[in-house]
Amino acid sequence: MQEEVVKKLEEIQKAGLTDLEHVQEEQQLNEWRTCYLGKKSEVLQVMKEIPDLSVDLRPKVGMLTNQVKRNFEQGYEQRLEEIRKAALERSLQQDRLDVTLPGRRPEKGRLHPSTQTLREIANIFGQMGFQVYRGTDVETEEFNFELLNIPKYHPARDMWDTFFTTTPEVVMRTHTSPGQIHSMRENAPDPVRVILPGMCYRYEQVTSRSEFQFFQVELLAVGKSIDFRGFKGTLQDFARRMFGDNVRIRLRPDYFPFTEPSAEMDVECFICQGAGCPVCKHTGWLEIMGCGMMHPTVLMNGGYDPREYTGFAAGLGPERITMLRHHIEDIRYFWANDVRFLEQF
Ligand code: FA5
Repeated sequence: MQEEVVKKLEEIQKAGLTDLEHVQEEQQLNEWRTCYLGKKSEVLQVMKEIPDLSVDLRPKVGMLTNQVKRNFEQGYEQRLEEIRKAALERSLQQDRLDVTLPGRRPEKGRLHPSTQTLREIANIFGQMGFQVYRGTDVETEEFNFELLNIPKYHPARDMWDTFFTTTPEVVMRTHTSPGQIHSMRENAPDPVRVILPGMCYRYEQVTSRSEFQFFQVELLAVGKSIDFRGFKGTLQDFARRMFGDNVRIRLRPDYFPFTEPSAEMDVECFICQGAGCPVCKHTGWLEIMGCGMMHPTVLMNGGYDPREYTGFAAGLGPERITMLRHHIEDIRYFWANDVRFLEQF
């Protein structure tokens, strides 16, 4: 009887340890443990049968069974350690660090080209004593048009193709000029000298020069001694600081309902110095803003008496200026979010 049990236990041990040698992964090892040490394992089966054995056999078989169980437990621990060590070595091998390699440059974020130009414009006018005033992206029709001397149904509204919102009378601002009225009303009757940067929206055909959303910077000065000479001098000074000391400007007559007289300002082409090139379409001049002396009606709508006060205003397009400075041939690059374009600035 004793021999039989001993033989059975030896066979169990031999089978278990041989199987263990073939185990390669942790999951396999767990299965092995369930098989050889679990509730239904043969060792436990033998243990359960011990009480049925004769009294003198019980301690010997008990000792032997415990020995097999301990060997299995030790074998399990040892194999587990080996498997984990091998896995670690494999992963170290794969992720091996070559300390002699040159470091990788961290990716740096940068400012959008329009933001860079906006900041430059703000800096230049800031140095001249202009403050930055912020408006909102939506405006009422009254502020976007009527108070700027563009009555309802007036043909001049065709100059600004408008996005209307679902709220009656509320539009996406088509230009930053409504900010003229807001800032005048906040300051009247004190003098005003502000710039108003902001995003504008127009229901326009998108082309290489026109987007349906773009930045503008409004320039506004109101006071008692503002005249055309000072206005032209301010623009000339801005152009010098922005494009270089020798740049020349010219004002061409134009029409805006909120300024009288109105003009388009051109700068001498800084690429060909006026000689003519593809960027300036061989004219020698680049158009950069609309401007003019403030219309008396607009001054009045802002809370100033036009018999006492005068003012000038202008609207610049930072994208167009950026395009000219960097020879960018298509405005659609600005909002296409292509990092290959953006990381050049
Ligand atoms: C205006 O919007 C006037 N409010 C400007 C103004 C202000 C005149 C104060 C007089 C006094 P205009 O539509 O020309 O004008 O736009 C001004 C500038 O915005 C243009 O010179 C151009 O640089 C830019 N701009 C206009 N439309 C677009 C567009 N679709 N895409 C990109 N830039 C544009």
